Amino acid sequence: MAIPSSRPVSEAKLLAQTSAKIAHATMVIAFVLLALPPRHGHAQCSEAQFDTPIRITTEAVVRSIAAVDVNGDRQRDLVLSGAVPGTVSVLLSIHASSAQFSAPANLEVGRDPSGLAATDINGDGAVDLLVAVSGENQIAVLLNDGHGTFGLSTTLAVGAGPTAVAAGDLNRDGRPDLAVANTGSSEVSVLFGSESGDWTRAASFPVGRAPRSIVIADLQHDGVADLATAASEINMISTLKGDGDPDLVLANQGSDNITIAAANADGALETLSYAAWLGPADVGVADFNQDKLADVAVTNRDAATVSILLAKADGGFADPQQIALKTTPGALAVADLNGDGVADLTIATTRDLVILLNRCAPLRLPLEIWVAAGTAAYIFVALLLSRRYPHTTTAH
Ligand SMILES: [Ca+2]
Ligand SMILES: [Ca+2]
Ligand SMILES: [Ca+2]
Ligand SMILES: [Ca+2]
Repeated sequence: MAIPSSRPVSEAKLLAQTSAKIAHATMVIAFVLLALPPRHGHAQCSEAQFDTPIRITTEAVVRSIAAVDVNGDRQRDLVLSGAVPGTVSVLLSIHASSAQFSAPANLEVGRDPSGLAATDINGDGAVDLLVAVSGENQIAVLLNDGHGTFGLSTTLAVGAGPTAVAAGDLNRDGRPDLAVANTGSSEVSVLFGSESGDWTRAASFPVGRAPRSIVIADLQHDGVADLATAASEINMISTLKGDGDPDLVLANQGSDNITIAAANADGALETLSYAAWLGPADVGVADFNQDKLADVAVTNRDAATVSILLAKADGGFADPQQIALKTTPGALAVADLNGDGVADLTIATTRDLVILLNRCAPLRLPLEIWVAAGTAAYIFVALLLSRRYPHTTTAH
């Protein structure tokens, strides 16, 4: 049944199939290569790189920043305390890729709002807010309607001059509780949450002089949350050592350094200090250069800069890399604002809010560009093959 004249036709078909296969393979390889994550410990960027600062003018100095999604659109919004005196402001993300935010919605909470905590208090899936209102000696509880609009639900009396609040389950009943650092009375207040929304004030206990920050963490690895306070401006929690256990990072304004405190097996804190810059005010932790090692960002009150301390593969940190801000910085939030998977910086300064978008992001191109590139590769390979095998075989 085989007819010799049919051979050229199947050859052309074979060519077309081969070229399609090669084009397809080219696309697959390109996809796989670009989708591969950087190898562990290999820096994507040799140093931290940030875009030109985006500045949002504020009426007063922002005391605390939370970068969380309050309206459920998966884009991080900004919550500020003190941007307008006596209020908490919510700025909704309206164009995440360029870090554009809505005009602030300001909610009155009382005199001198200071530290903020953002967590879902009533279990409806929407992030609520807790504000340490220093001038009123109370915590303001703001519930979210699920669309990023907050209402003052209740106020809770605490000690004198509360400046920091942390939320976490302290009594293991599955409900968030509160721990408050009262700077004025040098004590910590603990309040237990309940299903009904009422709060029970547990014991207040004295701590070191004028605590200004507080964290809840299982420092002893026994499944029970512990508290840590510090007199330095802020501390925060992270898992710097990569062992999954919480560590503490402190900004030491008086001694121009940061301290990393990690709990060892028996719960004792081991501390190591690293030179930061002039007047460290706040610290944040994230992998800024994409080498899978957690780095530290520090705002420097006396130098108008933010320092980035990149973690070294063999432990410790490289010398601080300075980024000039021109205005004096204080509070810092570290979170991915533009949705590229890499942590950005939001910094409160004496004049404004400064957003530094991290440029050290993995290459992620929009789908349209992939489709266009794939089509171009296909045409290119097909042309190449048709030139290599001219259609002369049909002349028999
Ligand atoms: Ca949002
Ligand atoms: Ca809620
Ligand atoms: Ca890193
Ligand atoms: Ca980012």
